[in-house]
Amino acid sequence: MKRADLTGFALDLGGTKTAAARIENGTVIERVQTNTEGAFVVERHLDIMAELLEKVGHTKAEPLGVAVTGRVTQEGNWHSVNHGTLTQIDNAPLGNALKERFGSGYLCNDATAASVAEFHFGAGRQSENFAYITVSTGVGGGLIVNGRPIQSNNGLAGHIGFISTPLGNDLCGSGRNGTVESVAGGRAIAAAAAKAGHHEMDARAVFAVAAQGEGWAIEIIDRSANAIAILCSDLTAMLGLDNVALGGSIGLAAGYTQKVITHLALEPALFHVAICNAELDQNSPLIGALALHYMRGNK
Ligand code: ADP
Ligand code: BMX
Repeated sequence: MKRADLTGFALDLGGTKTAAARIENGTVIERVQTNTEGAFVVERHLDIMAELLEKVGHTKAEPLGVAVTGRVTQEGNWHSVNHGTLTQIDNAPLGNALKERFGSGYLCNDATAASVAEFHFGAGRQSENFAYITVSTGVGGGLIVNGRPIQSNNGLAGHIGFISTPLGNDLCGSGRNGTVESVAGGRAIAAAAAKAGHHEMDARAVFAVAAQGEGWAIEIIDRSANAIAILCSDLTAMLGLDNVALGGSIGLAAGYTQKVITHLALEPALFHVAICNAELDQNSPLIGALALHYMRGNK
């Protein structure tokens, strides 16, 4: 698949924001976004998707890739895994609804889509075994092994945010205790700030005060980066990774990747792996979803 062959539209519904893009020859030429409402039912999300697609000039049956937070089953049914992020999404028939409403639409997990884009056109280009990790509202992953994305019928494969971490103590919205996501993701960072007495701060605000030297905020971000470093070593032990790319607004925030690299250096050398930022920046899920639309024959 050549990047220059990608022309069409894409949606990226994350836990915090929903974006739509018009893509020409593999480049995002127009992009709009709005906040994601975590309590919306699937029909309301579809209305928002339709509004955004209209803004970027989509008309029915044009090529469309759709990346969403949550797991997508082989039948195209959508479920949240962290029920605190999307409270109403459980077995929602989004795959069929996309085809009815927009005339086409390949549906997949957001991090899976991003991993495909980075593997073919970005930070994973030179790799065989590659992981894309998004540190965003939650922590998501797309794993490529021997050049192929790992996917499963239940859509759970790659959900590395729900692996447990030695740094975790809190109950995660998935029902598991002490997950990576419950330590490192944006919702976890905001919850840790509230626990430290700093209410009503989102992760972006915690990063802003950390940059001004606030010790409590620096500590919370450091713990997040440490959990991601341990996760990278675990994944390297499991998959023999060539390299890892970090994405999401936290993964791409200034200084974050360097903190992960610093923590990783404390692991034994065998479990080290090269870590960098996603090269397609915030557009990896959009470009990857459209690429999958073409690669999987508009299923
Ligand atoms: P989504 O999860 O919808 O894909 P993002 O990748 O933007 O969206 O991740 C959202 C999380 O990133 C939120 O917790 C938000 O507070 C945090 N965030 C947004 N911008 C920044 C920033 N510049 N620095 C650090 N954190 C950020
Ligand atoms: C969560 C999970 C993943 C997703 C990841 C990143 C839900 C709703 N989402 O681990 O499916 O890939 O977050 O998503 O269970 P984001 O919303 O942080 O971009």
